[in-house]
Amino acid sequence: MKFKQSEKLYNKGLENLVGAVNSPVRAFASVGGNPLFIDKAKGSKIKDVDGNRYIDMVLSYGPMILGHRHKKVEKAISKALKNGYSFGASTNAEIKLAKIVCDAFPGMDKVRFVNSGTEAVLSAIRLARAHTGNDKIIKFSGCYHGHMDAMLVAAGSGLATLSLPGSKGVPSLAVENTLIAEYNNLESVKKHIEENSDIAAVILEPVTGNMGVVQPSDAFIKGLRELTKEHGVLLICDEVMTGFRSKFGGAQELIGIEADITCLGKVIGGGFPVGAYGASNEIMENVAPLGGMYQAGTLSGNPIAMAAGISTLTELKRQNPYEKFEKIAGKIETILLEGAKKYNVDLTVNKFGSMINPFFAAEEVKNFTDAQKCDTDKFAVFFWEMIKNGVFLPPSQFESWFLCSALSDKDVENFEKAVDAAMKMVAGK
Ligand code: KE4
Repeated sequence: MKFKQSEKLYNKGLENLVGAVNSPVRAFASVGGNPLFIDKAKGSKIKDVDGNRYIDMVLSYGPMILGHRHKKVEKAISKALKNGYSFGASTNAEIKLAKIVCDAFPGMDKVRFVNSGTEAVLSAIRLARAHTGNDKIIKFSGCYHGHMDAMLVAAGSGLATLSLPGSKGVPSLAVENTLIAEYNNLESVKKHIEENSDIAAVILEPVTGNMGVVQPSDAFIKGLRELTKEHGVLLICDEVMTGFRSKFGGAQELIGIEADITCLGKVIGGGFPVGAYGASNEIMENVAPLGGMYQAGTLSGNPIAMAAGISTLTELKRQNPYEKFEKIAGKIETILLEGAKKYNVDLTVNKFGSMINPFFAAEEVKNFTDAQKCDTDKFAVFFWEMIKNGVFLPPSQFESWFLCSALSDKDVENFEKAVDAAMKMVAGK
């Protein structure tokens, strides 16, 4: 495989783009080497600027759940384009997507569309503070909720990969109301609630994707919901990544809880910039223009993005691919574990719906401390060998892989061959 054109664009990109990327994880910092530049994609495949073709398990970090350029999404976008791109006024498309989203989440009466997951989270946190009159927020180490100041205290995902605890430029005042607890450790939450009377909310990824995939234990998640209810603390489920990935709706339903506020993104925009936050009427009526909590956006509810979201979710509901996702994730888990065993590589695999990833560690990964014990050097060797064998993975041990409904049996066969070559390389054979 040659990467000459990617290298050329990388060096050209360094001139006017920071690190030649518009999001840090794309810089391949934790796997070494230069980032790939992508030319085009279709279905389950993606092609880089050197013409190398890959099975895509990044899928834009989640949005492309139907695979790339689904014909029904493409038709809907083309139709919307003929009516205009953006009006700064309401359209019927926003009402349509709002209904699809609210109908998929019990307890969600109203939703507000924004332009990214970060914007959804920052708005949800402001909303929780407005509704409760309290300021403190509890988050979990290893969970990533976008790059708002108050959430960059011990984030997973990019920051974990770059091993930057918090971030430069975030003033200490901005994080003084953020408390950190440990995922799957209810006591760590109880402690904060006992010591602080002014907590507005707890925010979590109901199943994490940003320290890799980690599921909550039943005792933890049910206990968390009871504890927060008991103390009048709102529960914010950040489903930006998990939304519509394991069922047509939220992971919260599958793990048996109902959030007070839900954040969404990624899949609901079908590849276009859409985020959202939603809750009951009682909570959402705090939001301007009905209430005193201000939040706004020039391109919120953009008609092209709404068309992409409506057609993506409509097709997703028609396909109902969740059983297929479970089967493929099961096959991928077996392929990874058998490949690791064959070459005597320490590996554990976590999966949930259409989210899955291996950890180069011998022990189970149940929280961020466990995840940090992974051998990221081995991951880097694995990553590049998978690239050379035609599989495009997120360039970080701390990222979930994603499945799309366009994945074929042939793709899974080719994935298996790639894993054998990659595990052999990791084992230094
Ligand atoms: P965006 O602002 O990137 O749309 O969403 C932020 C966000 C919020 N909440 C969760 C649970 C998320 O996973 C994300 C963003 N996810 C990362 C992947 N780990 C996006 C990829 C990137 O940062 O380039």
